[in-house]
Amino acid sequence: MAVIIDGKAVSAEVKQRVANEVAELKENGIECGLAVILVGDDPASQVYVRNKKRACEACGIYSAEYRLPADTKMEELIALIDELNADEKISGILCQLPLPKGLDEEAVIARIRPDKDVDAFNEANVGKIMIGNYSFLPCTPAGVIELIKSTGVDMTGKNAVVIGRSNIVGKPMAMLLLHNNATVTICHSKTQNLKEICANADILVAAIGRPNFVTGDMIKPGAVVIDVGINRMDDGKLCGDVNFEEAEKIAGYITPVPGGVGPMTIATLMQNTVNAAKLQAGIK
Ligand code: L34
Repeated sequence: MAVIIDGKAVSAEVKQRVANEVAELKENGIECGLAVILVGDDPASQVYVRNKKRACEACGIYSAEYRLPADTKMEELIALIDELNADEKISGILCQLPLPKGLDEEAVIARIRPDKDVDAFNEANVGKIMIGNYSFLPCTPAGVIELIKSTGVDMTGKNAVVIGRSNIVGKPMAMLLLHNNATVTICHSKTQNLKEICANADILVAAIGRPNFVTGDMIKPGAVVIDVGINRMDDGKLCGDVNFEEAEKIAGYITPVPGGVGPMTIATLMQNTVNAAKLQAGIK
């Protein structure tokens, strides 16, 4: 049976480190602040935004929440971002995705000042990640790396397979695994021989968005299996992209859903907010 990777415990450690750093900065007159914008009333987004606010409170980071109606106009959203870009109390700005139909996500992301872009979604920050010299880690992929490190399994030279090629998870995930010396394969909906490729992975990261997509026969015995998926089922329960019951019999390590990657996304966001405050204060 696989060892279950405790995302809550690892995220608590990260948040404790962040809280210490926040306190230290405060002594030097530097305050950290995060602005979170939520447009519309997507129930999942509401949960995630609430968890982000709680994490800010736990870390001593000032948090400002902006809830806008689903019919918000692009100009209004841009005006709010411009205001936050100029606000000295705000170190980091995050606009929760997905946005309601009719709003241009790319334009919104591009409008956030790069040194306040704590998601690391805008072009300048994506480019820096590619090069390997960055101020902000992409939140979910960086959280996954921390979880892999927590197992003690060395990534160097290992076969790492990422399923999914989104700009938010799959692509930056592959890049961070590469920075950690893994041999990386990115799979997606057009991939041939997906099962065989996955079954050869020492490290398997599932970010597809389909419940129970990864079955037991796709897992190499002893592999590290990281489940990024959070699918809401009709009964209200959360379900990952990995069939947990099958996978835990074969994998060496596995993350649960919930309590795996989700809390780590938030912990990295806290770290990025501190990094942003330092960047703006000219410390780093
Ligand atoms: N701009 N949009 C922006 N930045 C992000 O980093 C995100 N993401 C993803 C969705 N949209 C975003 C998040 O915040 C996913 N995500 C996220 C954040 C927190 C959690 C899950 C996803 C989380 O707290 N998960 C809990 C369970 C929460 C529940 O009960 O639904 C967990 O234990 O996995």
